[in-house]
Amino acid sequence: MYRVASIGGDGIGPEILVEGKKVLDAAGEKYGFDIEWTDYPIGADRYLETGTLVTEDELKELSAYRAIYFGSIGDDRVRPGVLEKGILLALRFYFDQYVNLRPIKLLHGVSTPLAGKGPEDIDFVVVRENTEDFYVGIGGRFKGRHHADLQVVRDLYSVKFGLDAESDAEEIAYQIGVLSREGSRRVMEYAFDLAERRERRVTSVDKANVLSDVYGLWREVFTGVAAAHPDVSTEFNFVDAVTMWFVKNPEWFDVVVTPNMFGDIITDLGAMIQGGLGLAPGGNINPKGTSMFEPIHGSAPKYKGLGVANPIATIWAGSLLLDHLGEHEAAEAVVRAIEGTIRDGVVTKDLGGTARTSDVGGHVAALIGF
Ligand code: NAD
Ligand code: IPM
Ligand code: K
Ligand code: MN
Repeated sequence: MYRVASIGGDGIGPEILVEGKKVLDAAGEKYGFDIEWTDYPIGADRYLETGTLVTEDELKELSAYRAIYFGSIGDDRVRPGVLEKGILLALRFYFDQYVNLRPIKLLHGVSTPLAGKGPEDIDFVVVRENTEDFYVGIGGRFKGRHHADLQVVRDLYSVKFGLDAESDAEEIAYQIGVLSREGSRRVMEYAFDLAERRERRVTSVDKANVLSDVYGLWREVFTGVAAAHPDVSTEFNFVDAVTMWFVKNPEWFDVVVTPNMFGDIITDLGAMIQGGLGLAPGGNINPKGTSMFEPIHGSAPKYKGLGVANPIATIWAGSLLLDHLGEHEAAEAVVRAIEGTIRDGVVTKDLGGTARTSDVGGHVAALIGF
């Protein structure tokens, strides 16, 4: 028996998570395990009612789980950033889920916008660092340069606009990206271990030509980790160029490892080449702690409650969850059942079909193990 925590969250989150749980329960029935779900009412509704994001008690309780199944967070009634930082990033950081695993794989039967490319061309994994970079939350907004709490920022701007530094008309903001040797090393080790079980190629994506302090450190660490894995071939790509290569030559990639913010951006592009955000799963992994599995898309508020959202990304994230728990056969069966469902044409509007969210979940569940 596995105990798994579930957090539906906002927008389409709860609807798609129901389908994911349906499929994982079906997989358990077929492959001989039970999942005991405990749902946590974390999200915009509770925040608007009570002002609570995540409590200390909840964090402690959630630490007892190896896996959390997560929908999505984000709501138009709340100022952008409050829920995203106060819930989603709070969980990723609290549990030190330093690996954000995002497979980019074109399933059979799905069409990609990339002309001439098929499932054999689009099959790689982005390993996104998940706890550092511009996500560390250090920054500030200041009216009147002299109020800025960082001397270098004051110096930089003291001549730039020739305004009175005390004037409230002068307003600046900054946000700091922080990388550490250990934070970079551990996620790269994960990427190389993964590559050793795949095609033994790792691409580092950064912007060391400009942001040479942070990403210079990143490159130096990468070179060291690469030297310890001589059986894996490596390459550096700049992030701007990699967006072109993802589109032009996706078959080049096997494992891509990248700092947090670039990882966020290039995985939405990755999602699109694998057929859309409705198909892209992710895992926030701490190999020794509490991990969390979710679709990489957000709460798509315009679809909330309409029963039209595609649950496949979430169901596939459930497959990553099963894999994480060691249920490899069941995990593979879930992906096969997703492919079967697509083959049967039981797909939502984003994939050109007319099926409803629950039809898709039900169909995948029924196909498990066949
Ligand atoms: P989004 O991913 O929610 O949606 C972008 C668009 O993609 C949607 O409008 C829709 O057309 C499509 N889409 C996404 N998921 C889909 C699905 N399952 N089925 C069909 N179509 C789907 O991104 P956004 O609109 O930029 O953000 C909405 C909210 O979600 C914001 O509050 C944002 O902060 C939040 N967000 C949360 C997460 C997360 O929980 N991990 C991720 C990204 C964005
Ligand atoms: C994602 C999202 C999040 C991120 C936001 C909502 C904090 O875009 O999961 O990709 O930037 O990581
Ligand atoms: K999500
Ligand atoms: Mn994102």
